[in-house]
Amino acid sequence: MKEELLFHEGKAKLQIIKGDITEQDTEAIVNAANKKLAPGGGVAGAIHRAAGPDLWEECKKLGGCETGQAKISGGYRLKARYVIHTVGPVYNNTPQNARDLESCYMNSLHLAKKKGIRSVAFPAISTGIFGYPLEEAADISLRTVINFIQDNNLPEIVRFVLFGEKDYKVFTKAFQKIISSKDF
Ligand code: AR6
Repeated sequence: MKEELLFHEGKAKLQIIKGDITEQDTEAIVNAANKKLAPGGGVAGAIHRAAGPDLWEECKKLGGCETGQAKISGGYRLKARYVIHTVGPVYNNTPQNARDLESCYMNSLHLAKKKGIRSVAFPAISTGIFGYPLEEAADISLRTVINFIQDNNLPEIVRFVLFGEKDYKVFTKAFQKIISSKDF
């Protein structure tokens, strides 16, 4: 059975699942990109492989992306119609890291809303090659999304897709802690 955790806020839903971001059927998926929006490793490599070479052709024309910002492209061979590319901070244990990570989620969600996108799936941005500690990243990422869906009508579904059992557990635990403390 698919593991999944749900949170409802009005019409909006936050889902946490274990899975592969490239297989999501949400209208948009988010790429943990680099500043050139080039294929690279990790999530970015997997998304570019699944979408096919046309994605990189479009990305070349988007003019890159700064840390914390977001750009949008088509999804090509993916199930998702759009890819939102956001560049997470390279972790160096400074307060700016948290602000940048929050901006990634905020700017991606604002872009989705502007495009009228109803559902979007996120990986755990910055927690792979960029080295952000998972517990800290989970807390920031979840709080940012919870706050956004309380104040906005779109997207209606925000899904976190965690790649492994350990990451899924860290996210669900962080989520339960935030909800039970009612501090969001
Ligand atoms: N589906 C869901 N999550 C995944 C998948 C997948 N298919 N593959 C990996 N993860 P990373 P970053 C998880 O390194 O830290 C790239 O080269 C992974 O376990 O992809 O933001 C870019 O070009 C981890 O928890 O992104 C950049 O240069 C999380 O996704 C740089 O890496 C993010 O891992 C970005 O680094």
